Amino acid sequence: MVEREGEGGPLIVIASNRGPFRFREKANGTFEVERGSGGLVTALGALAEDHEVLWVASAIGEGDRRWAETRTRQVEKIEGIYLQLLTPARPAYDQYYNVIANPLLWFIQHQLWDIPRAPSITRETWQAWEEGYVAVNKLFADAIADRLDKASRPVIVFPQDYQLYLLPRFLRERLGARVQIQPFIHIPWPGPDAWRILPHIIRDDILSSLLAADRVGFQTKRDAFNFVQTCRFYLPDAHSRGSRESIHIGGREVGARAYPISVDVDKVLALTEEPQTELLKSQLINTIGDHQLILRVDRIEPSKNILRGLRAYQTLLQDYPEHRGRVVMVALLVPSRMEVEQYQDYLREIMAEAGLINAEYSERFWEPVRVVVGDDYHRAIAAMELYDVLLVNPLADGMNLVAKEGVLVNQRNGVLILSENAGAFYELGDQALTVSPFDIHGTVEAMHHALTLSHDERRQRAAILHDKVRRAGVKQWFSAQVEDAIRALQADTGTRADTAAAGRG
Ligand code: ADQ
Repeated sequence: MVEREGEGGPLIVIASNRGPFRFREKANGTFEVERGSGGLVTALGALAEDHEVLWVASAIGEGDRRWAETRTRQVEKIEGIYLQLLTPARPAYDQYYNVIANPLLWFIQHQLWDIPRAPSITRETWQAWEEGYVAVNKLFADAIADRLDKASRPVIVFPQDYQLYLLPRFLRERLGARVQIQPFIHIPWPGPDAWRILPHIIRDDILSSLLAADRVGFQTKRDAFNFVQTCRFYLPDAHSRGSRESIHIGGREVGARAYPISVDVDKVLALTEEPQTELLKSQLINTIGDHQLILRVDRIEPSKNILRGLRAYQTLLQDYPEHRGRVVMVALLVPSRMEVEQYQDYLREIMAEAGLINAEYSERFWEPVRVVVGDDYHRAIAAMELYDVLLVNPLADGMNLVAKEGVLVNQRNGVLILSENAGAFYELGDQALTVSPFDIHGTVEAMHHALTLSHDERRQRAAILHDKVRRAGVKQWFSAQVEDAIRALQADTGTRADTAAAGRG
């Protein structure tokens, strides 16, 4: 890696809060390694096959911390990836993660506030900003810069997501212009108004740090454009000069590009063949019987809009009684951020809503809705193979990989109902039935339409969606970013060579 500098292409550094592996210490002091789940890890898992990668992440659980503490060298190669885990002090990590990143930034970017009540920026928030968010971002920057200080080969750093907004600035301060820095933001970037909630010092720190990067990656053009608008609006020195995808500041041009993320196509398809998936699939077939299946697969997360989805289903049963006894809704839900009170409340409300629907409409041999709580990716894929309707109705979502996984593996010409506020809308909206996530009536109509669509139309739509996702998987997503960074590196080297030649001449 850094030791083999000078060889091959550029060194690629990924920085993310959550790393690609989880560690569990066994009784004999060795470690069990488990490949993590979740959008980001799934998305980046494929990349080490083609590139030399150093991945710097936080140690999350106790096993991770023990693993990091017991390394004699800080970096170790696992499944082709050089991994370094950082161990921020627990209080700092807590402030960075549980006070600033989630909920504050997550809530602002998904616009989830109940404004008269929340958020309140208190002294504790400011303290969490300084001692948590700033400190942990600095820790990441120092760890990366220490490792790259002496590297002469080209380096591209890809900071991931809203936990690491300050990394570009700190890295630039330590490493100067010789590294390409290209953050990718997985969640929506709302327009200028949403950012009013942050005190200007915090907001300007975030924006100017991102503008220390060479280009910033977003899920959609809409997010990129919103970023350009936000920078222009709040930073007096930032100008777009009529462009929707770049900002000029301090004599530099910073790109704002859309790189829509996708799934690891081969891996997801291979998963459908695994015996475990086949077994779960046959169990699900028994449960569903000959009912039509409306499926949703989500983290238990207010932005996923699970409650309105249930209310729409209840209204469907009420307004279109012909579906009673003929349809079932299955909600596969993974617990997420359960230490946060609002998330616990959200789960309670979901269970209560589902209970009410079953209480009102159940018949002797028919239960209208089943909520299955737990993290089982094989089961999620098995269920996606079987849906007649996949409901993806988030209030806001960077992309939503479930929509892509669903249309890739489904075997029943299922119909996708898709929120116009999911990033996936821009790629899949044409062949989906699209809804406003707030519009329960519209969602009911979309469900009824999906359940009654002709076989031919279902087949046509499903085939086009399947092909779209099949052709643009996660490898393309990542290589597009790497190619842009390499092109910029080459242009830089060219400029430096020209300048040197001009100097000699
Ligand atoms: P998430 O908000 O986690 O990701 P999503 O893109 O849908 O949302 O990815 C979730 C992943 O977890 C999918 O692979 C899905 O199959 C899996 N999953 C969800 N529920 C599950 C269940 N009940 N059981 C098993 N597996 C389940 C964030 C952003 C998204 C963005 C991704 C990637 O919020 O907008 O698409 O990162 O950038």
